[in-house]
Amino acid sequence: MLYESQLAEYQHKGHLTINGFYSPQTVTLIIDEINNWADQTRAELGENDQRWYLEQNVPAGVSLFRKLDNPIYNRAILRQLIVTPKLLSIAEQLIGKGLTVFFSQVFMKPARYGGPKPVHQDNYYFGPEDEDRVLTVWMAIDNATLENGCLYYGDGSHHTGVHQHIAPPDEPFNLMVPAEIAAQYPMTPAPVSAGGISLHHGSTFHQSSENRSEFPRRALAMHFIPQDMPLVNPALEYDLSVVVSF
Ligand SMILES: O=C(O)CCC(=O)C(=O)O
Repeated sequence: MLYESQLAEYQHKGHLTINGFYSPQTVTLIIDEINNWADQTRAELGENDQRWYLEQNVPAGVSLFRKLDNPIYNRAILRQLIVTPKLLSIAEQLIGKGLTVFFSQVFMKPARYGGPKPVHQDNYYFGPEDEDRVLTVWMAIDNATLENGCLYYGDGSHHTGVHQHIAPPDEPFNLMVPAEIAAQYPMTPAPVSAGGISLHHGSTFHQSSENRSEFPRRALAMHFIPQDMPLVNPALEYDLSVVVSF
């Protein structure tokens, strides 16, 4: 359970980091399973999927995953290792009981070629009925540092509502807060050790930089909402047949 001070920090800043949440042994099992899954997925990846799933700015002949979708739905081993009763009780403390992970993602951010993620609000992507009942739990699989592209958050930005986002013409999925709005919320880094978690409110501005270091910065993000809450205005199509309820 979260302490009062942790709850207050989440409410005030819109994010909270807890180091040492998963054991090193658990992290090793998670890495093994993600590697197995990436190998299987690579063999099945169609041409159209490559822009979404693979890093684009890589030298010829290099093929690196940018992300994998819905680990909590697709991989029972990851679900069991990660969505523990301890994690669920924290999520329930923050957004109430009867939860679902309606979408989850592994961000691979590989060494040297990992691309940036611009400033955005998850709630613009998801369009939930109640913006205060969306919680992202971001688990660090590797040490996430300033060098390899840890998350940065705009403290308090979750109190400002959901802002209109824009996207580069050739990347409709790369939604971002316009620069003049993002500039009003200075971003502070949130480094997390492998096995730690960083929790954020669905409306908190966040971003991560490119990874030019020699170390990967893998992370697994889970997006929790109440089971009975509709997404009324999502920016992308979400496949709600893959939700996992707890
Ligand atoms: O891991 C990243 O770089 C981006 C994560 C993110 O946008 C999220 O968890 O909502």
